[in-house]
Amino acid sequence: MNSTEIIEVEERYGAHNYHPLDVVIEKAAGVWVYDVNGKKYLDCLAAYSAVNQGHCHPRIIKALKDQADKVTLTSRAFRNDQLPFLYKELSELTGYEMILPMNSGAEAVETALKAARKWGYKVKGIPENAAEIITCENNFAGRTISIISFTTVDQYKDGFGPFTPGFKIIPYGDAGALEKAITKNTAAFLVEPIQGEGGVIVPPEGYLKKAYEICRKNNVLFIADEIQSGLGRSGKLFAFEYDNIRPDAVIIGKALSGGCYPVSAVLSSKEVLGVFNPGDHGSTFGGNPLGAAVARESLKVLIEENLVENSFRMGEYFREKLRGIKSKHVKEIRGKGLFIGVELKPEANGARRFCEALMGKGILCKETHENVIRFAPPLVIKKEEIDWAVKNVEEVLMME
Ligand code: IF1
Repeated sequence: MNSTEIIEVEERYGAHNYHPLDVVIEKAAGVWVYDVNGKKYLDCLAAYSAVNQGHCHPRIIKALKDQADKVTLTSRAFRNDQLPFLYKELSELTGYEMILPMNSGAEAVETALKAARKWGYKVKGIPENAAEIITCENNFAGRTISIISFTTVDQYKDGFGPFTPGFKIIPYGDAGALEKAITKNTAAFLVEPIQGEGGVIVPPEGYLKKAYEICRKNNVLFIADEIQSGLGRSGKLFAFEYDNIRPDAVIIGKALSGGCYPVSAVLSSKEVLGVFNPGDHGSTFGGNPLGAAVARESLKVLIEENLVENSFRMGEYFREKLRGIKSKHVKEIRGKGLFIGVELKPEANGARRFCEALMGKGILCKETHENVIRFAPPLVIKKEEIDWAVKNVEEVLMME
């Protein structure tokens, strides 16, 4: 079947909760994906930073296959020989002493919200059911009803009410707004160190540090959602490192498994994650041995192949080359590491048409918030691949 026929099948049976580009991918390796007609594309989305290690990384695929031949799922009613070592290796890599494993990013965010509330009641002494959690405008933290309860994107909540109470929303990047929003019942501040879906928004210099200090002063948990910005994407292991802070909890997902299996986790302390007693929280697949084996190898690949450093260097190079393009459409080029956003002027009539033109040139990107083209390739990308990409990006950005 050709791609048109395959798309017809998808449109016939699938719910229309996405509007994907009409590229039908059959296989992938490294930074490249191949459609059913054999056409090759440079993947500049990396599945929203879930494929930082590159598509189908041989070491991660081997770990998946080897473990799949042994045991895939035990449930947490029993123990397995992979999860303890994922905990240990994550703790040694990040310095966090306690970990709670889940599957999707949203589940890890929900876990962090529950931990923050319970910590608020049991440790901080907030009156029961009065806990408040502060989040930022233009956040994206997942699609569950509690998480969309604090989204500022109307479409994400349209038709899904009633919503979960207990959330306050403040402008991103404004530490003063955080100070003003905190009350004696505030349990936590949840923030993306770089807002991904918000349009690759890098906060003002020192914002995270100021916000962190305000949280410290008010005994409020600082929780970093690093599901997209983490694990090398920003040119550091975690984007919060640019401000030299140590969040009370860090939420990770996506590239934790190299895009080979849903694995997410909350990294924190005994004081915070210790509020969970047996039976309080969990999930059927959370902490399963297959995901744990894949995540262990994915972390090893990230570190042993120096992908964080490559993200930093190649990100600097990519942004510098993009800044060399003199297109009348470009308003701003921003980002850190290989987390890059090219914001277009309103008169460019939106980023979608540029993404479609880039697809024609063999580059896959995704627009975000109408006017931003996100460039976030796997962290294994090489200089010559960036050179090739920029030549094609320039041709597209010079179009009318
Ligand atoms: C979709 C967006 C990106 C995330 C951050 C938590 C989650 C995500 C910072 C939840 C997930 C994904 C979800 C996916 C598309 C993608 C996305 F466009 F939706 F907003 F990346 F920007 N925190 N982001 O970025 O993790 O439950 O998805 O594993 O829903 O369309 P998840």
